[in-house]
Amino acid sequence: MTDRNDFRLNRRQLLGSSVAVAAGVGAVAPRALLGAGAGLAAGGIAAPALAQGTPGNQEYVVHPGELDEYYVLLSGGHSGEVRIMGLPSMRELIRVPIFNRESATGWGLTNESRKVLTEGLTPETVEFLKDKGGVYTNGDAHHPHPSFTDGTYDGRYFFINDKANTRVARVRLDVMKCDKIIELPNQHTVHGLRVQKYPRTGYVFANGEDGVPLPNDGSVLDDPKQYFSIFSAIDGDTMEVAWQIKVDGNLDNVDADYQGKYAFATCYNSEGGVTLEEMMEKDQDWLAVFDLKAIEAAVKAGEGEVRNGVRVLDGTGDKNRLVRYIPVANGPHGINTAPDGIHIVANGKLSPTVTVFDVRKFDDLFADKIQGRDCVVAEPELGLGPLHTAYDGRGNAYTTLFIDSQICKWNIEDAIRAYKGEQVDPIRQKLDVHYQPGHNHTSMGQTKEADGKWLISLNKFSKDRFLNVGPLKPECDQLIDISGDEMKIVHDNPTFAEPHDATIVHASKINPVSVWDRNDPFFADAVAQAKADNIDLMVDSEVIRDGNKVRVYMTSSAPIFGLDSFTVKQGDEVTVYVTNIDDVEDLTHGFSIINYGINMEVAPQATASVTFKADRPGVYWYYCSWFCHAMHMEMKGRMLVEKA
Ligand code: RUQ
Ligand code: CUA
Repeated sequence: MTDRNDFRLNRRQLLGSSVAVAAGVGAVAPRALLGAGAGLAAGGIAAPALAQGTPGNQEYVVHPGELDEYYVLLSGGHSGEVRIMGLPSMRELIRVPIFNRESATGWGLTNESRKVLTEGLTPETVEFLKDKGGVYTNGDAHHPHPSFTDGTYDGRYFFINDKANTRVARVRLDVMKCDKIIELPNQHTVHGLRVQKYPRTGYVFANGEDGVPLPNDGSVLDDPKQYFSIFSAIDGDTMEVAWQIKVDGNLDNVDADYQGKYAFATCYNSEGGVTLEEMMEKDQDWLAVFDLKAIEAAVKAGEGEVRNGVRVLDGTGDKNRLVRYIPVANGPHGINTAPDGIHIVANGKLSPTVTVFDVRKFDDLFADKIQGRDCVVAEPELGLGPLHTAYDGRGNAYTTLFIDSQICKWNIEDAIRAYKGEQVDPIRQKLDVHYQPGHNHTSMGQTKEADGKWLISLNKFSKDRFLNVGPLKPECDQLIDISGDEMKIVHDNPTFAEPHDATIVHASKINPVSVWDRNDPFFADAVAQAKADNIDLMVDSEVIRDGNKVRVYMTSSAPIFGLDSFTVKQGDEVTVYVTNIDDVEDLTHGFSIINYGINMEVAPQATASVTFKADRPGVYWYYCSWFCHAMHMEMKGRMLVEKA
């Protein structure tokens, strides 16, 4: 019997009577699990009648003038951005544009942001985007995860994936700006993303979800047997792909241990199907476990092949030295490492169960001393549609139940005892949330410093929770007090497409600056160009002509630009460099040219630049777009474009 076939739980059990029992409901049709519409209809029934909307145990109102205790990094899903929120107030503090183009800051328009958006693309993508403005304008930002040192956040960066265009971005937490984006070669989408927790980040793990031919150049099309999914490890310091490894099945979510030895990913579609029916054929899928040291040794030994500059190893097949596949019920989704550093939980999605593994057993698994399922220490039935699990650091886990529209609180030790045959019920409480939760997160819960104070449930539907705004509704993030024995919802927060995932970071871990350092690498290209042009950006405002290229340098200081006009010729390629010489906290200027589609942010002590073709002759006023002074309206000037 092969390692991965030692699992016996048939679909009827999963979808049939045991489901109804587990969920504590009498009449959920098995169809409800699979039919989206039916799933919604079934949502929220049979919740134990527990207090909701009642005051929690902790103060959750942040009064005017007070600061929040936590930052929340919320991925904006298909909006392509990240929002930074305060918790417990749930106030949105700022938005960080990443994969999207953004009007206020000029992200995607300024030279500084375009460098970030383009320098990490593959040559094929650069070619593809040549006639399309040079940058992707969409992205699907799923999983924001801050860098770690020794099992907790170190305040340097967070990383996030773009499911839409197979990219990974890094955001600097000191200035809250994205400074690197890379496209992963050989890979088709990146879904799950998590980082190495120990000794530090280190690796950023990125799951390739869909299988495609390698190379994907049209020579192989409708032959799924030749499709591969890829797992990538990126060096978080250099933002280069360290290695890739081919795997069986579609990778969904990923996490890593607290020992720095293993990463593990949920895997669905072990069938290798390309239609829903084919993907659902078998009763089981896998948890894929990656042995990091063995992989590093294989890379060092030059195993596998180099494709598009990256070493690609083979992690397919049974008893692979680098990757082991542990059977779990069909279609697992989230994978979450507990703060105890021992337990990891794969969330069933199509099964009402979650599967708990003991990471200490993985050594024996790779040494072939035990079988994959021997690493499982519990498998409690929680309810319908378990997607993600969070932890409070007191031994409890909180699992979102998508179809039941609930959070299930359960105890890990009790689940282990029940798995051994003891008569204990690990479930502590089920709480209705509104509605259909995806991810959930506890304060510091993805670190060794989980503090068990707050839980947010990111719900995919809001339906009747807010004033009606038409057919497209906001989604709903709910704040839940978990400090006591009972979970209590204390706040509903509407969010626009979409609060996909989040990380709750104690405010003491992040220390952003208020004013840019003039030596910051973010605008180093502008500084270098100015130096070559003999310009002191902090002092000079001048126009330099260089053939049909024109470089316009100007300072900005409330309420004037260094130039009240400049003249160029129709057809010139114009670059405007604006330097904010105000050394004052919160004194941001903007630069917008009317009818030229130009706008950008210039924060205190920053230089921002934009390049465009002056192809419209005439008088074009430019103005400061960020309110900066009583005479902000007067902070303007004219660009005079001479007719060719
Ligand atoms: S996955 S709703 Cu893209 Cu984060 Cu689980
Ligand atoms: Cu400067 Cu408004």
